[in-house]
Amino acid sequence: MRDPFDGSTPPDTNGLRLTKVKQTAAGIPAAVSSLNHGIRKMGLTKTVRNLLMVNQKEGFDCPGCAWPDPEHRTSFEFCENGAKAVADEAMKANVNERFFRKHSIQDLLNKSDYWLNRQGRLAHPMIKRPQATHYESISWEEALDMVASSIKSMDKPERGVYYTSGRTSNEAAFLYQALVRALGSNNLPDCSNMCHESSGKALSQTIGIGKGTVHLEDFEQSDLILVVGQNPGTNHPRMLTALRDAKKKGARIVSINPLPETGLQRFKHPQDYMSGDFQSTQLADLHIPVRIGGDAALLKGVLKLLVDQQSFDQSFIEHKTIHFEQFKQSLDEFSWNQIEQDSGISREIIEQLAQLCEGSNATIACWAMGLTQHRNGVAVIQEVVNLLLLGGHIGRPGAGLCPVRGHSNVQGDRTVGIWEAPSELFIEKLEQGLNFSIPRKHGYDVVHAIHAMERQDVDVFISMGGNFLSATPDTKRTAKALQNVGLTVQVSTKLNRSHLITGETALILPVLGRTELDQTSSGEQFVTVENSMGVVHRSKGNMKPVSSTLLSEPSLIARLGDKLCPDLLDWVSLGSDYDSIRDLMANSLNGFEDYNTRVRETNGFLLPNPPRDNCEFATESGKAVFTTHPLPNVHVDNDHFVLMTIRSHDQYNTTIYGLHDRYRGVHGNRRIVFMNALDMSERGLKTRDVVDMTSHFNTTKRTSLNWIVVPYEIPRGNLAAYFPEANELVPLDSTADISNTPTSKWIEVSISTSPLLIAEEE
Ligand SMILES: Nc1nc2c(c(=O)[nH]1)N[C@H]1C(S)=C(S)[C@@H](COP(=O)(O)OP(=O)(O)OC[C@H]3O[C@@H](n4cnc5c(=O)[nH]c(N)nc54)[C@H](O)[C@@H]3O)O[C@H]1N2
Ligand SMILES: Nc1nc2c(c(=O)[nH]1)N[C@H]1C(S)=C(S)[C@@H](COP(=O)(O)OP(=O)(O)OC[C@H]3O[C@@H](n4cnc5c(=O)[nH]c(N)nc54)[C@H](O)[C@@H]3O)O[C@H]1N2
Ligand SMILES: [Mo]
Repeated sequence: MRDPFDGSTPPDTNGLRLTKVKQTAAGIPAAVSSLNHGIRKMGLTKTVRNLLMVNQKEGFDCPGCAWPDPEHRTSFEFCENGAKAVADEAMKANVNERFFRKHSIQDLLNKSDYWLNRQGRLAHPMIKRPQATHYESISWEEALDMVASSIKSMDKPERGVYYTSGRTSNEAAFLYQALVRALGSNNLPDCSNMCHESSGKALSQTIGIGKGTVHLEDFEQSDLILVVGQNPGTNHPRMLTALRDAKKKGARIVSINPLPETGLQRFKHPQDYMSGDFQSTQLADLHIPVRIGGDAALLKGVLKLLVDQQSFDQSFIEHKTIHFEQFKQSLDEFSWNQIEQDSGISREIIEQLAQLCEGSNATIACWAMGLTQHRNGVAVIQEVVNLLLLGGHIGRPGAGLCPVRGHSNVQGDRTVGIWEAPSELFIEKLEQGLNFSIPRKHGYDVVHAIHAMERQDVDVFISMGGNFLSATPDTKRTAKALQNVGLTVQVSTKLNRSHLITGETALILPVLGRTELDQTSSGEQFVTVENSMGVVHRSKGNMKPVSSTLLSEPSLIARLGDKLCPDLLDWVSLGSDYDSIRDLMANSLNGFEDYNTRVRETNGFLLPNPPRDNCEFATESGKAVFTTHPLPNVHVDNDHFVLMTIRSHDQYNTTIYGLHDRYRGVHGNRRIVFMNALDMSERGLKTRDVVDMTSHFNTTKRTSLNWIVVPYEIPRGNLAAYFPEANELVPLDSTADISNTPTSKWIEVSISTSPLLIAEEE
């Protein structure tokens, strides 16, 4: 029997419907799907009004993803999943006092994530007192007093942990990190730790900045675009428009992915129908179905070929890079046998890829979680860097590195200080602006925060957005850890499992979302965000807040600051007039001079990016660095599989919008595991058989029950299942070297036929 307090999603194997895998992304079905989501969740008028405001210059930044907006947009750039994110936020505030009286916590734990999200927006601050079975309502004043007094009574500042998810605006994030640092710690774990941390680390070490080096405009000037370990059709739909336009201008596109993701095959822009254009565009010229974790081997193969053929930019290498000779020599260590075996890709195909690279004067490499969430996440991204350095593809129009960020402001949050390991340079500037001293000792990242909770070293945990329990690995272990905390505080918009598995006392503090009007005593406020390509711009909600009780994130933090350290900053002004937060940011952050003026420019402004702007590298040597890495060990026990955890088309991280993974043809159930048909027949498994999965890490095992097998075009020996349901299989200590990111795309598992099924058959 499942213990609901273990945090896992209740397994349910009903309702699965399978349809054909889609060959074309977007098109009319995408338009219909988003209108359906919109109208069902917010009604027709609100749908039209809201969708017209997404990513407009005077509107709000789409809460969907961090892909930038084109400068010359039509009425609105249509995005199915952006529309879903907006509709989801615009739901009625039905999760109110009455809702919590009706539903005990135990009752809610037995519901699915889909059900929890469908109940609507959070309406009122709520408290779960020690041993209580239900949440009850509490006033803002009392709730914030409770948070302040719990923080004040901690023995040491390290006993407080302050998480951030990536929707938080620059203003809220800046104020939040200032408060946490004023309290004396750098305990600022964030969703980045589980996301692009590997990219940040890999890029800082090699090109001197932890960000990408391309503009949106570069896509149209590119000869070759590599899309590695990323599913843009679902997760960055607006990127498909950029790919289509690049394609029309002659770019070649290569997709490197264990799955033939629909968006990378054919794309039909829904807006084109309006102009009578019914043709879809084939995007990828070459799809390389690499085995999970096989990218490093594949890239070594390409690098070897390019170096052997002397196909590199000698002048760039000489003037702009170091360590080329070591790098070149190291390539001899890798045999073609190993490269082909580990990548699962034949030499012929690798040669095709090398040829495309050779023929390109401007190459862009895009990647996302398929590279970052691996043990060798940092190293494999550095192989991508090697590839671009070899051809001199940095600081040149149409070329560059493009880690495609996830959450809409995750990059901005890091820029303004949400970081457990700030650099000395950053701290010095921050001290100048804030005028108080900042602790130097690095704080906890996500995994270390869970360890600290396990050791009972955490008294207060605050979560600025997000769903810590479900987003982090090892759900059962994390659930236990969270239950060791004295007070857990969730600053949220929607109900999720982190409201149900909590510390001894728990608070839910409901806030305004991106789409809503933020009116303070100083008038209507706007906030700012930074997209995936370093453009900082305004975002202003226009919808009436769904409940009059909600606070904005900046004003909530300011009220807390005023209770905790009233003398350090003028919290009252900061909380009501965001221009004063931006003035403080201008004095405290490099590159933010004149912030209030510059963000008021129509398209915002670009943060400095030395590699892109001037081909300059702020590394120790002042040059970009070639790196050499061994290949990762990709062997697993004979009867074991490698499992990756991925997103469906109808979810936003842990928020489940619906039960359709339309492109992959899976409907009505999320508890499925994709498997190669040959692997299935070898094990005597049929479509819809139910299996249990056990993950193996060092000497530990974790089992997750009742997964429905679905045959799919996936390399042999590989499996895929949806996150967050599969998180209970991800071992907490299985993390990437250097970045400490959980290896959510590399989980060694065995499968066994579910006892349930056997019982049914008997
Ligand atoms: N609609 C929607 N949009 C989102 C999100 C969402 O949940 N829903 N989440 C947002 C966030 S926070 C993020 S970080 C991004 C995530 O965006 P993605 O990184 O695209 O998301 P994942 O579903 O994790 O997909 C990873 C892709 O990597 C592939 N992959 C897995 N392992 C490997 C490997 O070893 N090698 C290679 N080459 N490929 C591999 C998978 O097949 C899959 O296509 O999307 C953002 N946008
Ligand atoms: N196994 C596995 N695990 C993963 C991943 C994976 O691919 N596989 N991906 C990882 C990645 S890339 C990421 S980024 C993390 C995501 O981790 P998180 O960012 O922690 O999770 P989300 O699901 O995005 O958070 C959703 C919650 O945020 C709240 N929310 C939404 N909008 C707002 C807002 O405007 N303000 C506030 N205060 N709250 C808001 C809502 O209450 C909602 O329930 O998960 C990681 N976990
Ligand atoms: Mo992410």
